[in-house]
Amino acid sequence: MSLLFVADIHLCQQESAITTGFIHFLHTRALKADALYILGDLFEVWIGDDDPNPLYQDIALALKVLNQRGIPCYFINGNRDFLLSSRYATACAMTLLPEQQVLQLDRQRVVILHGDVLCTDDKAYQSFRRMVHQRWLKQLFLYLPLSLRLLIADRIRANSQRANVGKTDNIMDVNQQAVMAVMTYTGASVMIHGHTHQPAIHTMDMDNCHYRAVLGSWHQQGSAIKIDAAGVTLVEFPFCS
Ligand code: LP5
Ligand code: MN
Repeated sequence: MSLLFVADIHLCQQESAITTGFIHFLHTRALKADALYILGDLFEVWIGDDDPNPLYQDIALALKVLNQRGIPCYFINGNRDFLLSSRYATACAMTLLPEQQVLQLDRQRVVILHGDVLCTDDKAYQSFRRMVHQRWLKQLFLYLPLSLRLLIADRIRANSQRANVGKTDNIMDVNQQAVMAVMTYTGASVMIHGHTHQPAIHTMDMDNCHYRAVLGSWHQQGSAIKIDAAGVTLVEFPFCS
């Protein structure tokens, strides 16, 4: 059994090397896995499944190949693509998962999530998140013309970038109590998440058999976590290898 996990690819039209690298990954490493889990922020920003951006068609076609080869692909929304929904997931032949999912494997329980909900010290972000996750607001936003949605998304991104300059690394990292609460509640011995862009496999303080595996972003290279007979491994690789 070999499971692959990725997050924070941040695909966008301006970054063609990342797109090429990710499609190459789908055609090579992912085809050797038994399943692929995408844990959010596949896209730099997502303003609705009706966006005709050709990049999204290319990625859907590439992801669909996995399904055609019998490799299931699962997706958890990130904070950038929390509006990605069933229409696009169907086009990619990937299964949408809830924001937190437990996988019962032979030897361990693994909890997977994007990771933004663990950043509880970032109060401004958590209240922003509560606001934009309201169902009525999401629906209202999706009724707006694409050009206006794009404008609003740009404004939010600019605000977010400005706000992040004033935040310490500590505030933007996960809160240990929030991590422990999820692991205790789910009974998982391994947690896999992205969002913080700080790839590592941490051994939890409580003992030596609980791990938190953090995925890296795809800004300069590919990053994935693999679970197979060898255990839980963080793999980083050049875009076209
Ligand atoms: O994304 P990243 O890593 O840079 O920063 C995140 C947090 N920021 C966000 C915002 C996203 O970057 C942008 C999402 C765009 C979604 C498009 C659809 C919009 C639909 C809205 C309606 C349903 O997630 C950042 C965290 C950081 O991670 C680390 O965890 O700190 O959080 C913030 O920056 C939040 C700020 O602290 C407050 C945000 C102010 C937003 C103000 C809104 C202005 C609205 C203008 C409208 C015209
Ligand atoms: Mn994120």
